Amino acid sequence: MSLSDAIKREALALGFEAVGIARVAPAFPEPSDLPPLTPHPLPLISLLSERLRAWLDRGYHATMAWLARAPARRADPSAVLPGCRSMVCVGTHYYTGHPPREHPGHGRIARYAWGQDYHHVVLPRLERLAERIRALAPGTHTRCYVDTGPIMEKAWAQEAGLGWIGKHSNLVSAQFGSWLLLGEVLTTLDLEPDEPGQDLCGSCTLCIKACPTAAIAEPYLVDAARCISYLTIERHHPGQDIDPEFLPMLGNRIFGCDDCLDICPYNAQAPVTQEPAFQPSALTQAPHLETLAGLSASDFEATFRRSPIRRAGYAGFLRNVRIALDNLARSNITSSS
Ligand code: B12
Ligand code: SF4
Ligand code: SF4
Repeated sequence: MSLSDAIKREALALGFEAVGIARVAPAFPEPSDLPPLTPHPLPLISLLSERLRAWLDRGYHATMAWLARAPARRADPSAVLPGCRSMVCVGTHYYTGHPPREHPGHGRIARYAWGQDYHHVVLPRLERLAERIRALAPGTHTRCYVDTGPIMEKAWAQEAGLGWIGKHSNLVSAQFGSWLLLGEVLTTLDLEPDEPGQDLCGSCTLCIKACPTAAIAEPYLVDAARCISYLTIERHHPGQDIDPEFLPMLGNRIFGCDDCLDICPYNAQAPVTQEPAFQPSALTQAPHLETLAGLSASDFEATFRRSPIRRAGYAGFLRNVRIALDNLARSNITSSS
């Protein structure tokens, strides 16, 4: 068995549902290389660097200033792990099969936040994988990330063959739909790369049409400033109000948004995960708005201690709940008049 196959077997044995390997080639050929005679597709790192710069230039990162910090480093894994030659990309499936229970008076929380914080589930698993890689190939250097570092995870996952970047800009897997959380082990090993995933979106535009705020500015490009996920999760610092234009569009969404994912035909056959950490509680599957509006800061901390919802902060989350209650009141007035 090749080293690459042995590493993939370890990843599956650790509980990752999807695994593939991407080669991390330098953005520019070594100075000693002859320049190519004919135009050729840009190496992935250069492509990512250009797309990231264009995205930032348009201001699509909104107030997420950390995305604009050192963009060249974000596009180039060897700036993060010197000598990085390969990336072992993994996917963790989180679709539980439960429908959201949207009774009147209840809010909606994005599926990835129904259970425990996935960082706590995936990162220890990734660290075990890195240990096993180092045991299989002593002297190798590794570095692990799951949404925790300057890596453009979706593009590398596509490069490693886990799926393709859909028009909503998330990675879609023909097997698991959009419900894969991504992580990776960077390594100095030269591993056998997998074939990159092929784009299977075709002429479909369902996700673009489903977006309540027209945040998918063009296929494969999301303007975070308009995305409900950004508005309800990231925009929570003092003085960061939500523009009134968006308030009615938020509807009952109080943390994140799945509309562009839910509509994707590749999710119709998505298998169901049994991972206990991702199963919903009554509170996350059918969050009662009035109950949430009455939470004190310490109730919030205790309730969401191990949940991704903590990221919105008490003030941000309560603001979202109040917007949903206002939207509910407005819709009650409209339906009774
Ligand atoms: C910042 C961020 C956000 C921001 C911005 C979203 C965005 N689209 O960039 C906000 C807060 C809005 C957000 C929302 C969500 N996020 Co988020 N987010 C990230 C984060 C931290 C960085 C993404 C990034 O670099 N954006 C910058 C832009 C430039 O990059 P980009 O979207 O990747 O787009 C570029 C590529 O798609 C590329 N591209 C397009 N086509 C092609 C084709 C090829 C061949 C190549 C090479 C490149 C390429 O060009 C685009 C720019 O022009 C990643 C984790 C990570 N480190 O990667 C998680 C991550 C993308 N998020 C994730 C999730 C789950 C979500 C939500 C679904 C959560 C929710 N339910 O509310 C939503 C989905 C919204 C959406 N439609 O994108 C997952 C996605 C998993 C997956 N299967 O793809 C990630 C990977 C976290 C993780 N480790 O699992 N997120
Ligand atoms: S997460 Fe919601 S708001 Fe953001 S792009 Fe998708 S559908 Fe639009
Ligand atoms: S909804 Fe259609 S366009 Fe969007 S990601 Fe899925 S297949 Fe692609």
